[in-house]
Amino acid sequence: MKLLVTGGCGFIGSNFIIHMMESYPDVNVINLDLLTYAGNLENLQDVAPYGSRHRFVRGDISDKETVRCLLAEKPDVVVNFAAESHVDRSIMDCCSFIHTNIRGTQVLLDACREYKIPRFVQISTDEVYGSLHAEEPPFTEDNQICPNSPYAASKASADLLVRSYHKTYGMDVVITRCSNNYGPLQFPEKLIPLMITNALQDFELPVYGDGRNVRDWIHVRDHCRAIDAVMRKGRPGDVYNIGSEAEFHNIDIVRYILCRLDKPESLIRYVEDRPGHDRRYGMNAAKLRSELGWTPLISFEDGMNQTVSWYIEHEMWWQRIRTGEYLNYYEDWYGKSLGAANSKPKC
Ligand code: NAD
Ligand code: TDX
Repeated sequence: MKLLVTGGCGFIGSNFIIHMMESYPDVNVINLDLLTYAGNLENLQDVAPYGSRHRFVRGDISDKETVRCLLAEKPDVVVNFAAESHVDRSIMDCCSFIHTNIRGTQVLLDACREYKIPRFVQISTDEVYGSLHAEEPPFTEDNQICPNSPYAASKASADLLVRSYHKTYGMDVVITRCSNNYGPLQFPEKLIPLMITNALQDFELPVYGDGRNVRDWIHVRDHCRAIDAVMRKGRPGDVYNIGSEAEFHNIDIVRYILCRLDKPESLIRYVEDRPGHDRRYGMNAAKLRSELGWTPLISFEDGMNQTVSWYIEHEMWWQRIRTGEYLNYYEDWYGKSLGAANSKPKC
């Protein structure tokens, strides 16, 4: 099987590529990633032993020529992880969110249609559903889309485009909507890695509002196994929710991290709330469980313990992000260890 994975140098994309390499000897991956601030080639060091089964191409999913050139190689599936993914950044300026999350998805869809790619998998998010009240049941695939942040609106727009290409052109597409991920290789701007790395340095931990917003957490490797299942067995045109029923208040996550690191709660600093801050997300993944037989394997407690240990053991990884040194990795290694096979596509 040959996959085109976009955004494979980010948090979930890199975990997905590692999962695919470890799980299947016959899968080859072309990884198209622009290497924005969120893309880090160092995330793929564990893929090195798999040699040419993983090929990195630096490029923009909105760049038609690059995309067409790669699709001319006829991958069996395109899995689109590439996105601007941070809500706070979308509130500051959402131009790049429109460019990548909407325009980029459209360019990929058009090219998949032209090259008759057998399947397109869109990696979406629970945020497209909006916010739940405390007493409401978790989101099912039948909930109405009601995004509240510019990020969520851009992801919802992409979902609707993907759906429309199925309805209009009969393309084989599937959409996954997952809850909040945590685990190794997550960029330390997101809640869990930010709190772990700040606490390790005795910096303040900024908690938005009253800290009582609820997120539903899933370990990134359980998410990757779910994507794998949907990619192989999902019904064309369908949406699959992904989640592992682990809802927690933000403040409890922060306290858990402080306790695990033996740091004082005096590091907590309540700060101004995020504008339009969704109060609660909760996912019902019954369809994925019953139709595709997926079930999460990592409990929240085990996953968090492993994640905290990972950040303790990989201080160099996140310090290089904090100092910006990770941005030089591509220039330092391009043409050396990555080799000519990892250069821009030639067509
Ligand atoms: P991330 O920000 O860590 O990684 C995004 C990757 O996309 C980066 O490597 C970046 O360089 C790349 N990229 C950005 N713009 C690009 C472009 N124009 N062309 C090519 N590559 C580009 O994001 P993530 O947390 O790994 O999320 C991956 C996907 O999963 C996103 O689509 C996101 O919406 C979705 N998602 C994330 C979560 C979560 O909790 N992180 C939950 C549900 C869904
Ligand atoms: O410093 C912080 N303080 C804080 O209280 C940060 C960064 C976050 N928060 C709160 C805001 C949210 O309620 O923690 C919660 C989680 O925040 P993020 O890590 O920014 O994630 P969220 O906004 O929930 O979105 C995430 O889940 C869905 C991902 O970033 C998205 O890409 C994904 O689609």
